[in-house]
Amino acid sequence: MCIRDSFCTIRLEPTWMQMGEAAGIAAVMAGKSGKSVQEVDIQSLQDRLLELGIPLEHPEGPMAYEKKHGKPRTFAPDDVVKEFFASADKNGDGTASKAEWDSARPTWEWLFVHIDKDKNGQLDRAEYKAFQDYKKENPDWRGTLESP
Ligand SMILES: [Ca+2]
Ligand SMILES: [Ca+2]
Repeated sequence: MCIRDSFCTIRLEPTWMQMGEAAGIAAVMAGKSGKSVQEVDIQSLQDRLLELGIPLEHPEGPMAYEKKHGKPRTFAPDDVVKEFFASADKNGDGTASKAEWDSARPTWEWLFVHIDKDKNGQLDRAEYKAFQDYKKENPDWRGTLESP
């Protein structure tokens, strides 16, 4: 995830509300212990946040994966493509239609036409893989694609 993606996520209300709540809880823990906020026990803070129902990561994030599988997640180069189609291809035809894309990647509707190189209204694995390669080679891919 790049900095821009991080800021896109942080600007969402649930995220910054939970960040504020986490900061407040950390401040209370620091106050009660007489320590600085930087010295708050991170495990105790995380445990308290989880008790309150505040997620510490995406449900399919690295901590959840490690808890479920007992080992850290590693990515082979084609895993990103596999994972995308596993979640996005709802009708199982091996491609992602515009509707499937929009459902899997809300707020990224505009990007579909850039990935669908043959303009057939379906994303196939080669197109999605080519897009992943393009992103790796072009750190400013978003700015470049969004420009008219
Ligand atoms: Ca499909
Ligand atoms: Ca296509």
